[in-house]
Amino acid sequence: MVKHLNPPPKHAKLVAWVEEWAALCKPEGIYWCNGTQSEYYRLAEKLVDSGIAKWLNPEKRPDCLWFCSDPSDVARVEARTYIASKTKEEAGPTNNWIDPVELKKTMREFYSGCMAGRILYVIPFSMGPVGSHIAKIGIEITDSEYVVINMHIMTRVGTRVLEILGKDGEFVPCVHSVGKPLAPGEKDEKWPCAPLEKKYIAHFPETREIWSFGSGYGGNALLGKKCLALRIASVQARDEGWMAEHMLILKLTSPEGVVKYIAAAFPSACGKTNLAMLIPTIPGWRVETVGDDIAWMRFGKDGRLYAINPEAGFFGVAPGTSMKSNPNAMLSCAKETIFTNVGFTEDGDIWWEGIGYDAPGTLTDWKGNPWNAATATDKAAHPNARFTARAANCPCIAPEWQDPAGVPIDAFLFGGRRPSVLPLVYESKNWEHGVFIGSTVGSEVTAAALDVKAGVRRDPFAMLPFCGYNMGDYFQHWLDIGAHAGARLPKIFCVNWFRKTADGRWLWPGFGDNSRVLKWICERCEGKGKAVETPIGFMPTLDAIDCRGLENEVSEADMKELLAYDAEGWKSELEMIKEHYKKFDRLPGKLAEQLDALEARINQ
Ligand code: OXD
Ligand code: MN
Repeated sequence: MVKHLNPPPKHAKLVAWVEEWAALCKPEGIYWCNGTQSEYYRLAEKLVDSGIAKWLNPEKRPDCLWFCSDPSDVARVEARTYIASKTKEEAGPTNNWIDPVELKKTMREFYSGCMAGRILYVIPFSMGPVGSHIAKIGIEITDSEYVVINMHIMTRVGTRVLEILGKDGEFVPCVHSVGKPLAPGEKDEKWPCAPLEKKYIAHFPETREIWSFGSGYGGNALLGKKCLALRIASVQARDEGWMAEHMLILKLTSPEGVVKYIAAAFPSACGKTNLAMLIPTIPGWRVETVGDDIAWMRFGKDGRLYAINPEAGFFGVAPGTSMKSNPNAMLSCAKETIFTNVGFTEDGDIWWEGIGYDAPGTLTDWKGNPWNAATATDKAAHPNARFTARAANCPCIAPEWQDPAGVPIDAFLFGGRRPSVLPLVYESKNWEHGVFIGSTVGSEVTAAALDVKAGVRRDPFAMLPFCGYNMGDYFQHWLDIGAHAGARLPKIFCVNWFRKTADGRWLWPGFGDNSRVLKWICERCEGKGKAVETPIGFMPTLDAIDCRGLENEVSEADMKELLAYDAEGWKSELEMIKEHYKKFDRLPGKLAEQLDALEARINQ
């Protein structure tokens, strides 16, 4: 039997489950994480001693660590991510599926002896404020110290969670291994992981289990995030009548002190973290952050949807983040941050492309090689390099971000990068129409990667890679939420910060100026805000968006273009939506009706 390195809790089922996995994975010992600072620093030191991590210069960035991953292990691997429900239909045509019995058999063979020479860490974590009725508890077992310290930042880890679990509380079991056993006397010389064909990120929705093997990076390994908080939680939410969404949550306060909470879904790489931490350019308005990636929402007694951010940190994309694009994110990672795959400067600081200043001389790039801006042919930071920063260190974190009751949501926003056709903003006619808008979310991609065709890539509700069941049923769940007895539903809007002129000039400055659009949204929620009804929904009148002070950047002609209903463009958009809808085998009739109604309005 594998020995416990510290006393296990009194939860017999949990201890038996851990011991069963230890018997299979054969680690040197089992360590129960307590979530303390001293645990964090002890594991950080272990990683530094082994040469996998470096402390940054404490005078520049106190308590910050720098990691380089293996070049093959740099992002989520969607092609190796599975929804192993009992039937393929349940997973739906947009998820990878393998029969759960077969997948467990394959993976068990990989797990056999996979932790040799390593410690099996047990991480008790809460997604959401500990004890909140909206929160859920997970237990991740992992053989990666990097995962433990990241989980310390991204979730609430430790003894408090075990106390809530008591002797028989429920938890989502999450199993993770980097898939690199060590031979006797062998030490990690670099980031451990398994080759691509051995990587599996598996979800078993009926039994609420997560099994991850072979990757140590981000969403593949920090199992509270995409795996639990979205893929498994989306199934729980469907079954229990709540919502688990890929949404930021922001608090908007007007000069008069009127507060609105907005949740917004955008496909990855559309600036969610920037919007969540925006600094308004209109005087007197304030944005504070509740969350930047995931929202869990339940109906309150008053019929409103109350949201919590299940996470406790930000796992943000570093390149492109600067004091100009997102000062609050930069300040969040001024201390106590883990940087992965960014450049490491000679004076012990970090650097990445788009950080807002030139690279200071020679540095070490994310592959661990010397790098000089003058001669480099490659980037210093990987485009998906990340910072793991504590939400508590964010200067604009909302005081209520840890409120166990959650915050009442006033508006949902959907959006993507759409250089043409979609206006700067419009409001849905009603809930069902809003669900239709969410189901058609798309973002422009360029043919930068060999396997990606240029054009609009549809990512309904920004949930395509993150929904743990059939997307058609997920759409139906949104419709059902709208039919909840006594519901006082948020209004639904579509936004597009990314409009360009035919010759490629940005029409809208974006960033802090997006507050001008938020102001209109806030006014609409108050029953004010000027709008005209068009075939696609309610659009602001030309003078409805507060553009004072923006005259030199956005001309009247630009504004006209941003707020125009493009009748011809919508005809081709409609055809693209029809094609998109063919992908789903369980499209709700109500959405087909919405499409027909839009077609009729457009062709009127
Ligand atoms: C993320 C993503 O990392 O959406 O948050 O890809
Ligand atoms: Mn995300």
